[in-house]
Amino acid sequence: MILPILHYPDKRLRTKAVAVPVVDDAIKTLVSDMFETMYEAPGIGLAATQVDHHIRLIVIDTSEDKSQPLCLINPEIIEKDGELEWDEGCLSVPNYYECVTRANHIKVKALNEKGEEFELEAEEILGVCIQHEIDHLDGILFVDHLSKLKQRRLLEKTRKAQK
Ligand code: GNR
Ligand code: NI
Repeated sequence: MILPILHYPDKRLRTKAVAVPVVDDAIKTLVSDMFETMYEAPGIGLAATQVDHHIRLIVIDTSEDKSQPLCLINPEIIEKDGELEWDEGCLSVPNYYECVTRANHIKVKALNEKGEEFELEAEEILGVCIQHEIDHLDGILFVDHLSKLKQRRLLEKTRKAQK
């Protein structure tokens, strides 16, 4: 099932998500719906926050042929180093792209869709995407990392587009 995606400046995107206590059938259904929604959008990642479910769950696939689905439940960054700049976009901020500085290399710990713990090292687009998605779970959008001037211009542009 395709789920509706919340759009900036919707206040619900500011909700801090809570940990998933158990990976049950309801969570598995949500994971499946989130993959379908992400692929259909299309996007390379989606956080539960964006579909108005305020639990710590993200799905990602940075491959070109939808061949590397990745589900991270209760993800935690346990190591990060270096810096890189990446031109980011967001399904919750349509038609807007800006460069954001992130950690260059991260190590994350999470549960998969079967509830098993795993660790993953990531850099470049995958590392950027994981950091972008974990931000969503904390109510943070990539635009929060931009200058106040850019944020004001974006709000103005968003208001005009909604008229
Ligand atoms: O589809 C997406 N592309 C993207 C490009 C650069 C940096 C981050 C992203 S994530 C985004 C999908 C999305 O909004 N996930 O929350
Ligand atoms: Ni996003």
